Amino acid sequence: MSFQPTPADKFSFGLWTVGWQGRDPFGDATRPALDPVESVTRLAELGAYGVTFHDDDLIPFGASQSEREGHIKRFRQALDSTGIVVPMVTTNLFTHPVFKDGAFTANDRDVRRYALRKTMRNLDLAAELGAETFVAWGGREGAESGGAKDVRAALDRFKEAFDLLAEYVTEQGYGLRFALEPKPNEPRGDILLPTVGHALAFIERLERPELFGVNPEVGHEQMAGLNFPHGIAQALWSGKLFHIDLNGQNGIKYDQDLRFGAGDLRSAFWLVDLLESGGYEGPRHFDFKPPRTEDFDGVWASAAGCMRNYLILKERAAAFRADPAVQEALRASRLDELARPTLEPGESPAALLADRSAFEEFDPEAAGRRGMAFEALDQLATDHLLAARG
Ligand code: XLS
Ligand code: MN
Ligand code: MN
Repeated sequence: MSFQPTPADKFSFGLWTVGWQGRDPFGDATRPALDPVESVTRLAELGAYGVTFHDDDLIPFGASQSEREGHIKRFRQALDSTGIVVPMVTTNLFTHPVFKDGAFTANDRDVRRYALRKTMRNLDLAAELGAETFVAWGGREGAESGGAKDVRAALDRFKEAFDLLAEYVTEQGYGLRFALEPKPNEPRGDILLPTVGHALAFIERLERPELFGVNPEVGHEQMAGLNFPHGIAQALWSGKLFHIDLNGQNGIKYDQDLRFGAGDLRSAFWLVDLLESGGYEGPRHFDFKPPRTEDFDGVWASAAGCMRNYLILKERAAAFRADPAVQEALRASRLDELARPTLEPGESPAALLADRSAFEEFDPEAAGRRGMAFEALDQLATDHLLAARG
């Protein structure tokens, strides 16, 4: 196995990932700025198929119209010469001080109107570049103190913003869908729509829910102590996994954005197993930060590692599923029974009440003594993950 990525693997990277200069709350940049054209070229050489960006990653905030056009033109030329596509675009609504109290849910109405205009301009660019997904991460939509934000009013404003943006893309005939990206905290003390579950519930309150899905990020759910593959499974089950941010995280702490496969490797194994079998056909998008200890050789090694780890896990998950011992262990754990509806077709409450075997004759003591055989199954997964088998 070479684990050499090709465009068919649909690996994509944000310009802000390999381009991260290593600035953190305690330290200055450790790397110079990276030209987006260089990023596109290097990512293509490594085997990626797509790049994504925030408006300000490509066009510095405050650039004039002619400067803006120049940046877009150079970028387009790099796309054309490498064959790299832009599957997703997103808006920076968090870096400039104007967004310190949020964008779509800022207390200041003029800031909210400005945020909408910045986003609409970026929707035009996303459509122009052929993107299909528009990510919305509300990093500054939140608060540090209870009285500072009326959360119900803020959710009204959030809904108002997304309804307006959905109306705009519909009117313009853009083939774009929105993917909301949850995160529990950082940079705000607490962020609105903190988890996949919160976002899924919010989407159902919007005027055009069919245009909205989620863009869950591995580390963000793990920062909240949640099981990432479970959240992804629910998003898939809801038909809402529009995009995904793959990276690594070590438990409940600051957003580490490690390369994919670092952090919780066991969770990454189950995630790849699920993505490869669960009908997800979108980009495998890496939102990671090469640690600030690295020079550019380390940056590209880190990017290559994200893709290599995905392909290794894909191969390991396939070996796990193909192993007859695993199939037998899955039957012993009664996964086939879970897949079977609890009721007979058309069975009514009265029919269930009339079924004596379901209650009167059922022996809960005997059922309580049955083992589930999950440990043997999980050890087989460990064996496959560690390549100790097959
Ligand atoms: C930050 C987010 C951000 C989004 C896009 O934590 O992950 O990078 O993915 O704005
Ligand atoms: Mn992150
Ligand atoms: Mn992200």
